[in-house]
Amino acid sequence: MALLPILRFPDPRLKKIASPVEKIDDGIRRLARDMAETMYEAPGIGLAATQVDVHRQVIVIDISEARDSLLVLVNPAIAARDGVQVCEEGCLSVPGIYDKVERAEHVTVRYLDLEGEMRTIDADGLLAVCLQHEMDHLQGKVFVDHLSQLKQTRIKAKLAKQARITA
Ligand code: K1U
Ligand code: ZN
Repeated sequence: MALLPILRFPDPRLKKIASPVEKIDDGIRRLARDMAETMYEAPGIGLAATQVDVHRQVIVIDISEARDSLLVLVNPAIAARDGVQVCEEGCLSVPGIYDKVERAEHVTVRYLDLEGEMRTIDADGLLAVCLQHEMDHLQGKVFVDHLSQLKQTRIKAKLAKQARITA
């Protein structure tokens, strides 16, 4: 297993659109294992392959308190959505920044598991938010893209200052 470096916003590689996985092989299974290890170590409740500079449609999620309920979703697609919720979000690629984002309250997501079986998950609350946040990453979108231009400018300035301090 390996810990993978996480890209930091506004790295342009976070804007890349991930390609669908055509064959679930040992390389994809290793990627999912390494992403899970990276997410648990961060710590985070989700991670998209885009964030570790791999532009394939793979996400990992674990919103459980015990950290024992790993979900690996390959080629996830939203089949249905309804309602609206506003939730405070963070992102491992945008450290130290949290803000409210409007998302669907309920989503139905179809995906492949690591055995290549088609599965469906019905989610609401934090799981629905996390699924939408990670699926946005696969489309090259970071949660700050949902915020106003003014907030985005302030966030970029804050992160640039943090980077100068830690350099
Ligand atoms: O995509 C990511 O960078 C992961 C991100 C997922 C997420 C958080 C909040 C709302 C939507 C999506 C994170 O995990 S940020 C860290 C975090 O929220 C957290 C970390 C440890 C324990 C509990 C939460
Ligand atoms: Zn994120």
